[in-house]
Amino acid sequence: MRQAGRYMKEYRAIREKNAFLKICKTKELVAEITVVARRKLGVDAAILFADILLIVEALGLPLDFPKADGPLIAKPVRTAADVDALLEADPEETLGYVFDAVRLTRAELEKDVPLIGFAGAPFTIAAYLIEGGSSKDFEKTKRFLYEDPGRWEKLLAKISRVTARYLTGQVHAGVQAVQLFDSWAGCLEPSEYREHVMPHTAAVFAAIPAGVPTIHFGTGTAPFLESFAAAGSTVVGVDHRIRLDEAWQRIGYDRPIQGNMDPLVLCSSLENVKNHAAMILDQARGRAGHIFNLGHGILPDTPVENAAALVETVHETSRGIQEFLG
Ligand code: 1CP
Repeated sequence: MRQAGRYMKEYRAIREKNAFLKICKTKELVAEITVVARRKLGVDAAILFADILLIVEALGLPLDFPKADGPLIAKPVRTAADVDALLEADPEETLGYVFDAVRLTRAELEKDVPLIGFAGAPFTIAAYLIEGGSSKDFEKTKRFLYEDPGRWEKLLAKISRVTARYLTGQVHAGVQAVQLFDSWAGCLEPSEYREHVMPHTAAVFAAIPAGVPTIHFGTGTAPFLESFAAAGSTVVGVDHRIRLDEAWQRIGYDRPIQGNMDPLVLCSSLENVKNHAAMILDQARGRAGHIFNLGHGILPDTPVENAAALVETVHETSRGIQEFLG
């Protein structure tokens, strides 16, 4: 889930006193938010409290979160010269605070609970760099690709190299798995994704130390799910715009799958939450390799008790299925 923090009162209390980036750079706060959110929800793994945009500063650009829900990159990437000017510094120097936070969080988290590290996938990071913040239609991003494909390849290759080193650093600091978020890949036409995006994401996955499970998160990727899976992660994430059973059949049952409840369901009645969870688990058919998750980030006004009840329902139901299957 994205931003488990935002809807929790424990997070809000810390956030009232600290700027968002300050929290990300203070290992004690990161560890506290991560550990408390995991415990309150009862989920099987913890996701590090951080943001996919932290890498923006490592690339040499200014990053700010002026409003509650809007990142701002005041000097966006618009030209070939802007691409050349991006830094490729050692993540140990620019993002060492994340590695420190991983070490402390790992030490404070229950031993049997895996810690998931993460980064943005090259396309989603490129989109933020080019747009200068959030976008609905990604017009500038697409123009940037159409106008000069060579410049595009250079930008994505640069982001991929830094991201691979960043995630490897998180692994060395102690995370048990890494997740790449390609949150906005769904805006792409399938051949664009396959030719201009997938190879860069594949390069990141290929660079992760052997034996570390990787998760590929995306939304709106159903039209090109085969290409999305071909990027080579261990686990393929799918959102709620496709049935889980259909998605699993398309990627192959030998691949673990993550998904895929619509996060908005959590804002409805408990009965509806349980019905949706049952529907998804029914589609998974008790096969090994399903990580139950939301299709996208949890919404800020989600009742915490609904999220915790969902976790309980999923645990209960899947225990029942396992017992039935023997
Ligand atoms: O669950 C957690 O709280 C874990 C930490 C986490 C994660 C995994 C945060 C904290 N952000 C993320 C990932 C993230 N950030 C993604 C990928 C996942 C997804 O698609 O949902 C994306 C796209 C972002 C970018 C981002 N950062 C946004 C979205 C903007 C947009 O374009 O719609 C926002 C609002 C942020 C800030 C942010 N990140 C995290 C929190 C708690 C917040 C809110 C900051 C605040 O309190 O003001």
